Amino acid sequence: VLMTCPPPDPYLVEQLEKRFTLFKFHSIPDKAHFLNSNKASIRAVVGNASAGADAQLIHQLPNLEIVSSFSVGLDKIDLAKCRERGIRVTNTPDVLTDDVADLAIGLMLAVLRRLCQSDRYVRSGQWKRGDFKLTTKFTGKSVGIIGLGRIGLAIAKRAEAFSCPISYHTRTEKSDVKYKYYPSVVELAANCQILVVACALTEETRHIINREVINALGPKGVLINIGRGPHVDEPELVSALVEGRLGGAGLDVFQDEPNVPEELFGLENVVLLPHVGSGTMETRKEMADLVVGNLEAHFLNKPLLTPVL
Ligand code: 8YV
Repeated sequence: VLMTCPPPDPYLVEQLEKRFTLFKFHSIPDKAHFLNSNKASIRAVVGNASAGADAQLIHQLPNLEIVSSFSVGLDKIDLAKCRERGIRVTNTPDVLTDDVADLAIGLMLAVLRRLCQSDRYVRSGQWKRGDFKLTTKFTGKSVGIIGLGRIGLAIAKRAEAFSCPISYHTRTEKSDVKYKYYPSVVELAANCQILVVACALTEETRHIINREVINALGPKGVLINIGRGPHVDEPELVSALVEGRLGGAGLDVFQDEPNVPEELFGLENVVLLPHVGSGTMETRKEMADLVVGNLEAHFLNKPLLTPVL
């Protein structure tokens, strides 16, 4: 098994090492030499949101049978190549939905109620010296969601409990939901106060948040991104926040993680998190069990637990 990402979780590594010969690609200095000597023996790849299996790697692994991703997102896997070669692909859906949706609501509250700023205010001793400025109410704000899959729906359900009117954008309207549908992202942004990115990253959704969408959301609007960094045209987002054309942002993901635009560091209307949507002990264990369970099922010729391909 070749792990292409930096080891994301000690439990996952331990479980893989119990069952397989695990190569940690990230810490191998001469990757080309390693691949030359070991390519024939590698039958599985384990990746995550930071590294998966791209066309070049797949091409170099003639006996690759399965890619088991420690993520629900599949954007780091060349699915077309896998399909072409008959390589199986699995991910970790469902088990992380609650955590990611919880975090989206947390970001909304953190940005509107200035939770992080307030914490800094107390810790720095400023409370003793002056007044804290009033913040913005969250209950009842209109929430627009891009992508109404498992995570989008879980966010909608939570936001409903805060009396937020919900609207959404997806490629095609859903017949089984009561939320208002907008066929255009710009229209959705113009008609909500908090816009959440909760769709998969594909060629179609790359930069779905562009200058026009940001301007439509406007100086009172808040952007929440728990999807992927490249969903957003990041330089456009940074300039809108710096110029006050956008009200605020809660971001768990960035274009070039772990690099975050430093222009954002001084802004109090922005909350920045290090891609921790699924980062609870409970969920990461369930994700690891799925990664390992899928590999075991594959090598025992049993049905995969969470197949994508
Ligand atoms: C993780 C994620 O950050 O599931 C996804 O798509 O982005 C995350 O759950 C990551 O893959 C864990 O290492």
